[in-house]
Amino acid sequence: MAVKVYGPTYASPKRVLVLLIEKEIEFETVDVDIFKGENKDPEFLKLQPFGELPVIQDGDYTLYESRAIIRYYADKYKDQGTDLLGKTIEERGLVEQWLEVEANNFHPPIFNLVVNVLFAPLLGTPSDSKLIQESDEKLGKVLDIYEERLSKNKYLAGEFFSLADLSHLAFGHYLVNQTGRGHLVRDRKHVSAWWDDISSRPSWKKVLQLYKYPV
Ligand SMILES: N[C@@H](CCC(=O)N[C@@H](CS)C(=O)NCC(=O)O)C(=O)O
Repeated sequence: MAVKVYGPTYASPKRVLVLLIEKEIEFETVDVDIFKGENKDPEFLKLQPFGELPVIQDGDYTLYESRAIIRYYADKYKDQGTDLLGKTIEERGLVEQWLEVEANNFHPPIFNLVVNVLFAPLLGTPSDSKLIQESDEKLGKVLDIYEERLSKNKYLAGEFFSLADLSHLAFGHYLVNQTGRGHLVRDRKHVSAWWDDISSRPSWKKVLQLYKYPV
């Protein structure tokens, strides 16, 4: 039975879609329009009480939080499609470390930039210029650490493409292509080469082709 993925056009659901494609897992999508408030409908809140996307339904199993979902499927189908967890427990530890870095160091500043640079003008809400400046600075410092790491390893967890790299695609796309922040990547030689490598994977190209970002 195909996995049902709610909200395919937004960034966090795309984290799940690219994983499902890499793992060769069949899926179908259900549109949920945040701009119409469909994520706060009582029926949707029964699936995801915080009203956020994505949610997956796999038979009678329901799961939310995009990083929990990608870990679940990478483990469940370890031997199917691309192995994204490493071959040893030490490699797995590094995959987990860099997944945490993505969630706790990379994501917060890029999220603030997406909200304030991209969405605020579209929604007619005020944007916080102090937060924009702080987020640019934070992201620059985070990417300096990535540059150092990627000057010694092809990918974040080592010499293999992993869940940690994959987890950067959805918001990395906003960073490079839609918030005018491409220079933060392009000014760092190894980060730039890494971005070109991971964003040119057929799985990611397919996600972008099938499910356009709403903005
Ligand atoms: N930690 C959650 C965050 C999900 C999230 O923020 N989703 C956005 C779309 S990218 C959303 O549903 N926003 C609507 C809202 O928060 O009201 C995850 O990774 O699944």
